[in-house]
Amino acid sequence: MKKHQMLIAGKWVDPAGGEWFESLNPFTGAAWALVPRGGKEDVDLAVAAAKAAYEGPWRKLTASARGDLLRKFAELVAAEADKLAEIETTDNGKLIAEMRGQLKYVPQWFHYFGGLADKVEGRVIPIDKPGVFNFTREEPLGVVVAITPWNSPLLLATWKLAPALAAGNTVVWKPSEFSSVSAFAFAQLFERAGFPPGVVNVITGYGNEVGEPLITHRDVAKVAFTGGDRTGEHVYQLAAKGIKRITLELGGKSANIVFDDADIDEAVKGVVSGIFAATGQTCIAGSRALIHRSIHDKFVEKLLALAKTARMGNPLDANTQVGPITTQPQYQKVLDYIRIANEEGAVCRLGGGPASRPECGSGWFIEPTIFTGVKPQMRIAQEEVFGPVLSIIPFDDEEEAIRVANGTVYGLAAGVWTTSIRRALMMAERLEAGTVWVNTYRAVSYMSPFGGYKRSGIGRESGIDAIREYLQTKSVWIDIAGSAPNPFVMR
Ligand code: TXE
Repeated sequence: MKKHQMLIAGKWVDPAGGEWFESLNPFTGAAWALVPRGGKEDVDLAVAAAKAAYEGPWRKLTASARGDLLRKFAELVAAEADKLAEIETTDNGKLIAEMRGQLKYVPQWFHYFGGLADKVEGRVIPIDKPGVFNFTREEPLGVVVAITPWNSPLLLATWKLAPALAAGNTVVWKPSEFSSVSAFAFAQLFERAGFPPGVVNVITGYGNEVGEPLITHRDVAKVAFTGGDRTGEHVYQLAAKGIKRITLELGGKSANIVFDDADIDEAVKGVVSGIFAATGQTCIAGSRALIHRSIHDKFVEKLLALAKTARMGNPLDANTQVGPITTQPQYQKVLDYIRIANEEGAVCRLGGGPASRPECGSGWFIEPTIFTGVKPQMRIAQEEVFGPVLSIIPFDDEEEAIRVANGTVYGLAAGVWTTSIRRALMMAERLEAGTVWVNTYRAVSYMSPFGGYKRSGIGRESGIDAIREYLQTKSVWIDIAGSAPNPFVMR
């Protein structure tokens, strides 16, 4: 079993406390790597390294040179994509087909933000006062902390690292304790691309032991976090104490809304892809299907027929369609929600428990599960399960669909299935969600802003909006009149 090290100031180092923990393969349940258990001492070293790099070599590079490095990095990732995908699948159990797809996308973000690095411009403000010249500079923040989850480890880290580095910040990255191994291989590529030491540091460990001292460290300017909303709330509170800037991406309870004028077969595929494609372990899971009552029964029959065909098994097999749950606590959480849904009176139409198929080995598998008869206020319709569990809620008209779709504390995404342009545009306007897909689902791009309304988060990742999350504006005033104004009066 490989004993990994952390990257601090360009050196691969053991944790100060001299402890490691096991990373488990969710398909076999067996330990396959040893991950350093970082602590406060490592945090102090990593932040000091990031600060020194920010004030030293990184700041001295031109924006174009930063962009070149990001693009070089993109090429190295592209060359290593299959290897990185295999590490991710072994560590977090997500399908190899999905992880290969994600790793093919990752370079796009580094190319895009590499291209954006030298297009960050200030403005000249035509100030309405005589004798002054005013302009703005867009400046980096300093040391950025990236805290990432286990479901899409490298893609979600990329969404933070690419814009943060393009804007001229340095980074300390803490991956999830459940899926740290790909971070080590990824970080080596920053070295190979020629990033100065300390620009990207990786320290691993638990949220309370590494995450908290990172967030509260006085030399950290910003925290970029993806994870659960309860943890996100805590992270927000800690960051608030130091008046740190923050972006939070906190998951959701997204509605996939199917109207009676939709292409039903396409909508069935869309609902399946929304909830079962990533074993439901995605922030944008379409975990509530809102189905127009007139097509409800027909839709459910077709949905059950398609969901039943899902091939479960080894996530490293390219033909597998539903893999294991990534972590044992998450496995337990999903089973708890299935029990809660049954107790609440929802009707289980498919699955409803652990999968004991031979192809599932000893992994943490749960059968694709579908509940009908779900009422909007049930916990199964309000709370994020983060597993292959779909709640189906019937509706009678547009107003009811909007009310139910918007009737949770979350607002990350929504899907609308309709052939009416009027309905599509009206729904896009009235849904309280950071992303609305019409007649498609689970599409993302480096070009398009992504983030949550309401409790799903703060700030945007991807697209031009994302780089602004890592910049601050300075206003510069220059006297061009040459005569001192009255010092006792505000100019
Ligand atoms: O996430 P956590 P968990 C949701 C999903 C899931 C639930 C719990 O519903 O069931 O969250 O998953 C770090 N200070 N999502 O427990 O705790 C932690 O080490 C600083 C949705 O795995 O949010 C990891 O690096 N950091 C989500 C990261 O936070 C702390 C994706 C995420 O872990 C910390 C994952 C602390 N006190 C889960 N405690 C999405 N938005 O897609 C933990 N961390």
